[in-house]
Amino acid sequence: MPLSLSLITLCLVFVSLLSPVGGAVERRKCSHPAVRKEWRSLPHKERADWITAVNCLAKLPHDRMFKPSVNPPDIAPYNASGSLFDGIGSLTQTLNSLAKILFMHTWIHYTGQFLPWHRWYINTFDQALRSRCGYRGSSPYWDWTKGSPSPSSRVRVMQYLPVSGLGGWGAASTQYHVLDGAFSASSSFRPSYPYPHIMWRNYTLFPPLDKLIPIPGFVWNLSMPATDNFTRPVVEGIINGFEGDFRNFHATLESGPHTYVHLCVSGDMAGVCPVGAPPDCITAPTFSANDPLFFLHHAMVDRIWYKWQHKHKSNKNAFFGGSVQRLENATAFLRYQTGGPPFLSMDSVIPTNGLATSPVILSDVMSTTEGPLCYIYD
Ligand SMILES: [Cu+2]
Repeated sequence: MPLSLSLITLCLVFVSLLSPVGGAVERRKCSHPAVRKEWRSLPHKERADWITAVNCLAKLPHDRMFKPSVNPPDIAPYNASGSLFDGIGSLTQTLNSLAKILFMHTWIHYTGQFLPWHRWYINTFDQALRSRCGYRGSSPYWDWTKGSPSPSSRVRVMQYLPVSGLGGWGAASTQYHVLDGAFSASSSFRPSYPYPHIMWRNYTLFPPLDKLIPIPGFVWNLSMPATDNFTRPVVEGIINGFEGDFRNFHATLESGPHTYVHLCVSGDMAGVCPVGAPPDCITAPTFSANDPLFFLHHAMVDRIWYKWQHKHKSNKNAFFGGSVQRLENATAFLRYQTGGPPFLSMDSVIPTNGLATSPVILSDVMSTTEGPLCYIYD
């Protein structure tokens, strides 16, 4: 094959691999949606296959389509020598950073982009595992409400098996490095943001929310165990409540279970700088996708939205959110928990930083079966 032709072919393949969600398209209903399943319900072989595919992505070179839209001063510079996994992870990093440097811009946390963007993002990651690394199994989610009533073991979705386990908690004596499971210190898995390091997790029952998400004047409840925020009654209350009220549904889900799971797992999942990090490392949720658990966690967040959308007719297409993060003080935060004006519409573009070949708009991801997406949850 001539070089130019093979390059074009490669480009087309690449484009199709990383653009599972295209621009505005006809809202056709997909006939054979994939079924996403809880991690622990997958056979060990399927778990091992998923982990193998993640490790495969971690070894592939950076996606050359990936173009950070900013080079913010508060995060590690874009590292083009990182892996494809890092490239997808750093998309979160880049977009999060917008919150700090470009006040009037599109952000993905505490704005209306939160649920739609993460739905697109998880699907993009899932499609990359399949197209680039041959994964054929079910896409997993992590049901935080499942399992032992003991807080530390309830969070412990991560079995310790070296091939099919996601690994457990780190310990203070070993800098909280994950020492078991498939992404442990003894594996070759090394996230490259904010600098190459061993993945770490630090089980934290009382996260310092006031320091991790500082909002002047806003009083966090620091005495409530993090795990109390993602129990079954809490999650069922969110799914069954807020009829037709997307704003309060989103605000409760994002600030509640979503945030507390990140901070309870801590370490990479919370974007906390590792022990021994260079002094220029700044703790922020800019590299939380380093931990593969992130994708199971956000699939669960997406599942809660999916279940809520199917609970009442008035929930299905409900949406309300702004494009500007408002964390400058408690008054602004409480008024605009899902983003301040300008408000988003179904035609608003989801920022993809080059990982989609055509613009993705909010209406593309409002349904997981009508439009470009094609999956359901069990
Ligand atoms: Cu998150």
